[in-house]
Amino acid sequence: MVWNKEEANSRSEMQALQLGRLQKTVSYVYEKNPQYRKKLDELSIKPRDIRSLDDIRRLPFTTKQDIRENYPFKLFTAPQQEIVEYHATSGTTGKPVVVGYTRQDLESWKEVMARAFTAAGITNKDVVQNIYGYGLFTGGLGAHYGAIRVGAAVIPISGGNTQRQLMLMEDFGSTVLTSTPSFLMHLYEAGEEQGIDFHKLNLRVGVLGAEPWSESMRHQIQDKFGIKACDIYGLSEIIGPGVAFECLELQHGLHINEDYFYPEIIDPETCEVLPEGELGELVFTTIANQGQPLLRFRTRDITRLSYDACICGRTLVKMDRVSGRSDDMLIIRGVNVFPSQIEAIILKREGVSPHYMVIVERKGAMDSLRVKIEVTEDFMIKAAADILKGDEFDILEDVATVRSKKRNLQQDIKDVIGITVVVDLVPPGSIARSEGKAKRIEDRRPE
Ligand code: DLL
Repeated sequence: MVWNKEEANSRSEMQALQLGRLQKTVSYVYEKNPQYRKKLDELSIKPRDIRSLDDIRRLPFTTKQDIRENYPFKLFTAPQQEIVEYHATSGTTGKPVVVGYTRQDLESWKEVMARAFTAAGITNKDVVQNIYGYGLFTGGLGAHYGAIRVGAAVIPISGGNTQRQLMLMEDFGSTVLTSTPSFLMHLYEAGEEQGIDFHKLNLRVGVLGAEPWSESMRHQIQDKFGIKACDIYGLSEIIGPGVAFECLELQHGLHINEDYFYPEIIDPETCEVLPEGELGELVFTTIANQGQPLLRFRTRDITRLSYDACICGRTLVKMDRVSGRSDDMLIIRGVNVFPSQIEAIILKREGVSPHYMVIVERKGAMDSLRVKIEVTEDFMIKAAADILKGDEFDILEDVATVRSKKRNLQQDIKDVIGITVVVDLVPPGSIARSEGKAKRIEDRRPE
C-alpha cells in the first residue's frame, strides 16, 4: 500500500512533475534570494535556461559550508514571517547548520514521513515509541509528525531514559520503535539484564536510521526484538528524516521521495555526474521546499541509485543503504577505510558485540589503526566463573580463546580493508554509549 499515488508514478509522469517543480524552484530562489541570484548570475544562468531535467547539471553545488557561512538565515528564501519552525544540526565545529520550514514545508515533511511509515506497515492501530531526540535535531519531531499523519498514537519519549523506555514499552504496549540502531542495541542489553523477554511484548516494527548501520546489525535487531527493522534516511538540510525509506516487502534499498528531493550521484573528486548503479556522493536538489530550498546540496553520503522496479509497487528511485560518509572515510596510508566495513566483520563473529571504536593514531610518520571491541556478557561470565573456580586448565583455555579471537578479528579486518590493525578486546559496557548517533571514530592524529 502506498500513501500517495505519486509513489507509483510512471517514469514520464515523475519526470514531468520533477521538471515543473525544478523550474519553479530555480525561478523562486533566483527572484527571492540574493545569494543564489549572485551565484547564478556569475555562471550566466537564467531560470529560463532550465528546460530539461539534465539542465540541472548547469546549476551550482551547495555545501554545508555555504549554509554555515550564511548563518543563521541568509540562505532562507521565504520571508521571515512565513517561517514557522527551526531546526539545526550540532556539527563538530563552530556554528550549527540552521534550517527553517514554512507551513507548507511542514506539510511536505508530514507527507514524506507518512509515506515512510506506511511503507513500514504502520497504521492508526500502532503505538509508536519515538526514541529519536526531540529538539533542534529533526529526528524526534519528524517521526512525531509522520506518526500522527498516519493516525498512529505517539509516545514522545525522546532519547535516553533507558529505564523509562523499557517500562513504557511494556506498559503502553508499543508496537513500533523509532530510534537510532545503536541506541536500540543499548536498550536491548539493558532490558535483557532485567530479564525482559522482548518477544513477549507487542513490538512489531522498527524504523531506524540517522546513522550508518549494516545488514548484519539489522538481523541482530530483528532477532533480539522479534521485529522487522526498516531503514530510514534523511538529513536536516533537506528536510530531516523521510528523504528516503525502505519498504517492508523488500527491506532492501531505500525509496527516495524524488518528487520532493531530486537525487544525483557524483564523483566526489571531480564532481562529474555518475550513471545509474555507480557508487558516489549523493546530491539533492529540493524541488518543493520553500523555507530554504537548496540547489545540488552535497550530502557527503556515499551510495548508488537504482531505477529497477520494486516488488512493493513503488516506482520511486532507490538508493542503497548509505555505506558511510565521504568525510567519515579514514585515509590510512593511502587506503580508504569506512568504519562500516569493520562493523560488518564484528557483527559476524561470536563472543563480541557491535559496540566498537576505531582509533587512529600516528607514530612517527606512520598512521596506525586500533579497534576496540567489546566482548559479550556471556563471554565475560564464563571467563569470570572459570577464574572463581580456580581451574587453571579452563583459565588457560579462556586466555587462548581471547588470543585466537583477537588474531582472527585482526586477520579478517586486514583481509577486508587491506591494512594491519590492532584489535583490543574490552569488557562489556566499557565503550561509551550515545543516546543518539553513535560515535565510532576517535582520530588522535595531530591536526
Ligand atoms: O539524522 C535525520 C534523521 C533522523 C534521519 C532520524 C533518519 C532518522 P542529520 O542529523 O542532519 O539528520 O544527519 C544527517 O546522518 O547525511 C547521513 O550521514 C546520516 N544518516 C541519516 N540517516 C541515515 C541512514 C538526521 N539511514 C546525516 N543510514 C546524513 C546512514 C544516515 N546514515
